[in-house]
Amino acid sequence: TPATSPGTELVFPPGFVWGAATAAFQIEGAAAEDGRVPSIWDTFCRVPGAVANGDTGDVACDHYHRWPEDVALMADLGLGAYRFSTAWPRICPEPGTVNRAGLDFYSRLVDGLLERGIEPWLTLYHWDLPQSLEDRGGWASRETVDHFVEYALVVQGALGDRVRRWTTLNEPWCSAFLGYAGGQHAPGRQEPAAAVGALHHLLLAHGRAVTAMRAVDPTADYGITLNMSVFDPADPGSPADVAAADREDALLNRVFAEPVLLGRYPQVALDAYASVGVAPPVHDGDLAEIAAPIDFLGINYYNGAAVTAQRPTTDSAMPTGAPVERTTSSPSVAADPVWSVSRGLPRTAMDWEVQPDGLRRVLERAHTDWTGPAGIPIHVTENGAAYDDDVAPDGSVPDADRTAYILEHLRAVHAAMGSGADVRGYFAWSLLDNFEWAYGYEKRFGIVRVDFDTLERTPKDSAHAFARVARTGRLGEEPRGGTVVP
Ligand code: PNW
Repeated sequence: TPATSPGTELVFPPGFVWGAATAAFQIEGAAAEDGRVPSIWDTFCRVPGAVANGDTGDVACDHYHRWPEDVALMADLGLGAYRFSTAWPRICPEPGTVNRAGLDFYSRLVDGLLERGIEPWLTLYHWDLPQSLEDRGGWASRETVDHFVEYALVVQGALGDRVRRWTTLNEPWCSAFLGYAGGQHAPGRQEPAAAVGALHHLLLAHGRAVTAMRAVDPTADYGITLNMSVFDPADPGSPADVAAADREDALLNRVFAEPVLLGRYPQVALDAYASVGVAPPVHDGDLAEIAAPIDFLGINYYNGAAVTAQRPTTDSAMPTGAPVERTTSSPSVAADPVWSVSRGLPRTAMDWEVQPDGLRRVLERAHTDWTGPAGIPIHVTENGAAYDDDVAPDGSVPDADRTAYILEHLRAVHAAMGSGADVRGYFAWSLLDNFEWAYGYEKRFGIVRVDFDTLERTPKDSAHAFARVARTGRLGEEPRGGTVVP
């Protein structure tokens, strides 16, 4: 249980993991180097109109070449952990093949981190499926499950002597539903049946990979990262709104957490899928495989939303975590639409509501409903915000909004821990401004600014504020606006 010292200073327990996160496709660049083959995102970036400004991952932050500088930056900030992902298309260009040069890159990176005392937290899949596997059906195909397990074992074989923290998948909701139903993400398909197939195959790939890797090394930690959100009924007195909020919760949170931690799909989600004539392609024994024991649950949290079953009269802002019906024309994986309504909360440049208390609720709920009973700790594997940053004449980046966002969410983490949630770490998203998927380089989530002309890195004020908390484990009373009292 975290301590609260006199005054309002919050104290995090010793050993709390402080880190920053990135993902391969968003930062590496070097898209055609050392034997890397195209991923679904390389293809998607070339679809006219798919990505803002026609941006691609060809260069990104050029982390593939500049990683020593990035590791040094993290060391300067005093971060204890770095969450990154390995690029499947660098490592297994084709099923059954291994690209040594691709593995060597991550081996150098891991060594560089360990030399600086930074613990590597490796995610195996952060959305960059090799295009050749998409051509065979992608995540909608059950074959992809075996290919993923094979890839996971290759990475473990090369790095398992040094990497102790393994995450199978990042946000499988995004992979399945943005990729195969909404089409906002690669591979840009709009097929509800494929999306629900992808959901199931991603979960099965997770469970099988955990079991296979644990058989090789029972001493390492294995987990999965899920994006979670809180949905409130716009009108708590309306049974239709209450049902809409419950459906959203089932379709974003429970449909991933329950199979992984409880070994079953939630009926509300299955009913929603059935309403459009689709169902997860479950074979006998799949749910037991999906529910393979894990050592930690990673939770990514950005925002909450108020939802309604009534179509709003005015065009409200885009639903944020809303996985199903959007106010846009994306196809649905449920017959009953759910709309999000504005509560007048402040918003980030993504138009996402800032709702720190939602993080407290997500963590407490995950602990109570899923991880606590099994004694599984939670890590906040992503939290952060996009804002349009200004660069001051002296070159500094006074990102008061992002600073406040991060510190307020750290308070929420601390509050959840105070109520008993077993949270062991927090990773800021993101270390660097980077390729923000369909938004290209327009949206900046970094605590470190990247000038995309020169590729120069500059820690923003938020990096300094976060570093201070990470170094001391203490969070003082900061007025909103982000001035940190040392
Ligand atoms: C996450 N939504 O993506 C990812 O893990 C990161 O790679 C990404 O950069 C970060 O959050 C910021 O977006 C999401 O539409 C993308 O609800 C979209 C959604 C949620 C998370």
